[in-house]
Amino acid sequence: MFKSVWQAIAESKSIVLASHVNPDCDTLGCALAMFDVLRNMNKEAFLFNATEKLPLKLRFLPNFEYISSQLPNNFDTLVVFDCAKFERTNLDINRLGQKIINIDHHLTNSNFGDLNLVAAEFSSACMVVFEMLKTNGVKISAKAATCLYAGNIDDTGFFAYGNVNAKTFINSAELIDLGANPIYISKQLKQSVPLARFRLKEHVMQTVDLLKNGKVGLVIIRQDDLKRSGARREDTEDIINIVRDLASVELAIMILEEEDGSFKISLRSKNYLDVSKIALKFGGGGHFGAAGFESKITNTDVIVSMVLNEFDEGTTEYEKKSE
Ligand SMILES: [Mn+2]
Repeated sequence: MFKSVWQAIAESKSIVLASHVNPDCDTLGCALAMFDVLRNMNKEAFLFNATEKLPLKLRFLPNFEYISSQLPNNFDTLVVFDCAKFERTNLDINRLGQKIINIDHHLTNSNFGDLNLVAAEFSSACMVVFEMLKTNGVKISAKAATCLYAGNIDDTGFFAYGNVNAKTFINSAELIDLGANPIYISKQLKQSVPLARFRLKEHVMQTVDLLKNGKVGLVIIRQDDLKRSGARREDTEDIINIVRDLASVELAIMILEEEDGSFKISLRSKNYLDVSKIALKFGGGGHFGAAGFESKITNTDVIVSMVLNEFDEGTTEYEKKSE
């Protein structure tokens, strides 16, 4: 698959590189690295992301300024990165006649592409892209290496979770050799917190609810909370991790009210609970330890009890197995 997907991309004349809405460093890292690679091959490449306000924190990624919320009129191939479902691009698959290539590392990926390179054993989509480029002997510039290193280190929580293994470190070392600067990248990602995000953290720390004997941590962030702290939506990214960090917590739940009044539910687990299963059940997706779904149900009590039921089931199943 690493060969045939690359071949399909290399045979294309004009390629759109699409990342998911409310992008993280992994999805943009893939698209930006590929943009650099394809431009260096004198190919026509475009960067598409449907999000109006892109995360300021990621502006340091090379070629960030070329990301557009409009599709070009003519292109023959659409490559989608880090999306478990096609809908994550905010594009309508039925209105596209182009070839779709799906490159991802989500366990729950629906294989929506004409070609699917889905490898859940990789710690990030950026590592899947890196593997593909290496397998095919493609030249990787310092700019592309920066994007791939950044996406991977961010998706693994700085080598703390996901599918981190020896290969993750070996690949990261190779990217440093290719020109990625780990200190610079870490500073951009870690030491760039706006005050508003601090204020939002304060809200989360003060309002966190512990349920099920402390095994479940719950936070609800409403539009009012964002306004009061001055935080942007991107500031909610990863904030759930401080809830999972609590010693007793196995499952952290964050319910975020979106601008349109719908809800985004993020789930994080620590040891045994497969939250991708829960997210999948409610129409979302993700990884074993990190997943999410969207809900039109606006009663947060109902949402919480739905998730808690799944938590109970997963816990019982786990306890049975370990007896
Ligand atoms: Mn990812």
